[in-house]
Amino acid sequence: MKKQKQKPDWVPDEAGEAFTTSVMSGVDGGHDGMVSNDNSVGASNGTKRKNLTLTEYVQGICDNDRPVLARAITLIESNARHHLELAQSVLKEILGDTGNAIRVGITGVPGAGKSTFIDALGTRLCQKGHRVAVLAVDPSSSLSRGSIMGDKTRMEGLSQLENCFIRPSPSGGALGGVARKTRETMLVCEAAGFDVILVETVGVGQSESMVSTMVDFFLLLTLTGAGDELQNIKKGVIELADAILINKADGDNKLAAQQVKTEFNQALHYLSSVTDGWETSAYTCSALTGEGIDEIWEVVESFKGQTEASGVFQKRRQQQSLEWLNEMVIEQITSSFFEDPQIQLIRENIEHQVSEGTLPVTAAADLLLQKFYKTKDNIG
Ligand SMILES: Nc1nc2c(ncn2[C@@H]2O[C@H](COP(=O)(O)OP(=O)(O)OP(=O)(O)O)[C@@H](O)[C@H]2O)c(=O)[nH]1
Ligand SMILES: [Mg+2]
Repeated sequence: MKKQKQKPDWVPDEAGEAFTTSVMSGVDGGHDGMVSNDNSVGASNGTKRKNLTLTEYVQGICDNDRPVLARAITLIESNARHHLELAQSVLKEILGDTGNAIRVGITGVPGAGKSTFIDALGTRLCQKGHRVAVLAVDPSSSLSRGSIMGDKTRMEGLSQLENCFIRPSPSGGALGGVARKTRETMLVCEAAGFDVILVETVGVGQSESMVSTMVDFFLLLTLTGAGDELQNIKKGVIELADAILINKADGDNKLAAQQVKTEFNQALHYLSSVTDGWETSAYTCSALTGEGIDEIWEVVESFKGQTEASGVFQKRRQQQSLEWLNEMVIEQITSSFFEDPQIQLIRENIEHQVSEGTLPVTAAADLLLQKFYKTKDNIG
């Protein structure tokens, strides 16, 4: 779909109601969708909004109309079946306009300075004319909204800028659901013209490895002054990183940060890089003073240039799409299996036999699957 005349961000949507989140500040509150029974995704104040048609969604996204963009993301985040279908139609329409951003994942332990770093980096990029979308993946956010609120306040500079859009983590559901929602949100942001996507993820559970499968460049933020840094980093995360950035290299910490950088570079020497033809290295920066921020972006740009020239960049994206496809198929088969009424009828009994040790696990799985296929055959 061709982009048409740009509509200013402050123009309310066609229903005429005030947008429920701070459009001017560029921070999208997210989860503004009180999901109603019809096709509309409602406002948080309980008032019913005018439904948007497929064309209105697509046009609004391509115009970078922020209220429509926010509503499209809320639609994507909805678990209701009819929202899912409409969201998929929207995605199908905009697909030709996606893929043009550089997607960067940023991980690190709580307090490493991820949000402060994104604020500093994003602000610089916006000043250079980039359009920056910040997404968050935080598996803990469904339990407590604390970190989301924290992120908002810690990205105060960035959130004031017109070229930026900040969206908190989708709440609730399994990590697989969060992954789908984040990936699709990323596509919507790209179609809206954002050319840099920064995904912040707190190093909890499987969230880091999940984010690493949806970005072009994966950045690990770490700290100094906390004892043995190398030992403190969760096993396996270093192997996912395209760069390691030792943050808070300021004041009394500066020297220690340089030393940690040397240690990391020595250790990295013995590890194979996650990206073909690219050597993962360690760098220092201070998100507070801004020192080292431009340099790390130069690293990202040089990574992009190098991997695009070698074809590794495109190959990674293709692989990511195929892995995503497989994940989706597995997820849908799994849920259709466990939600099948026939399976639910016999499952408890079979589980009982397995736990009592009277039926071997493989035979039990076979019984369940045979029942499932038979049900599907009857439906088909
Ligand atoms: N001295 C110094 N402090 C920093 C720097 N970057 C962040 N901080 C401080 O470290 C604290 C945590 O920063 P955040 O940016 O919220 O860290 P985070 O990694 O996003 O934390 P979570 O979102 O909770 O996982 C804040 O008090 C920041 O002001 C830095 O470069 N230097
Ligand atoms: Mg944060």
